[in-house]
Amino acid sequence: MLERTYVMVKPDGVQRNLVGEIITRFERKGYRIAGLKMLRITPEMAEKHYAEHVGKSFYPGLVEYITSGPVVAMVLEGKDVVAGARKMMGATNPAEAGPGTIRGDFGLDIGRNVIHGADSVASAQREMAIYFTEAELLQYEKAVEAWLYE
Ligand code: DAT
Ligand code: MG
Repeated sequence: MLERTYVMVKPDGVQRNLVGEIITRFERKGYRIAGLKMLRITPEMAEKHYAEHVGKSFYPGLVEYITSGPVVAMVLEGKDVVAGARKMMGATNPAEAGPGTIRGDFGLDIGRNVIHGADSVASAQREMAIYFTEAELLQYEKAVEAWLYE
């Protein structure tokens, strides 16, 4: 099914010069970038984004980390992109993420796991609304799509 998902290179990914590498992986897979921006997450945005984790032991460290520097936020589109992008990211803990995945290839610590990706269509919609207005999400087609989709 054609879906949209929310993906974000976290502050460690930006600091470690992984932005291009990560975007390239999604582009080469065949996903279309519908929206893209760099921003610094405020504590208020972090609380919205990670509402499900408020009160957990790792929550204060998570907010400190995610607000510690710029992130690169994007909306990707494509067939089954929500699950597909999560697969490309790998397990939450880089120590358990397989080789070939973004977290498996570039991370060591669960608290520095390089990338975020929405875990469901509903989460994707909720998260996209935190970071993008509808006008910032572009609708267009690429000629290569005839070679990506049967
Ligand atoms: P994911 O980012 O794979 O969706 P999540 O939603 O369970 O994982 O958690 C959000 C982030 O919080 C995760 O990317 C890293 C951090 N985190 C999760 N569980 C943690 C833990 N047990 N210890 C430290 N950080 C944790
Ligand atoms: Mg999550």
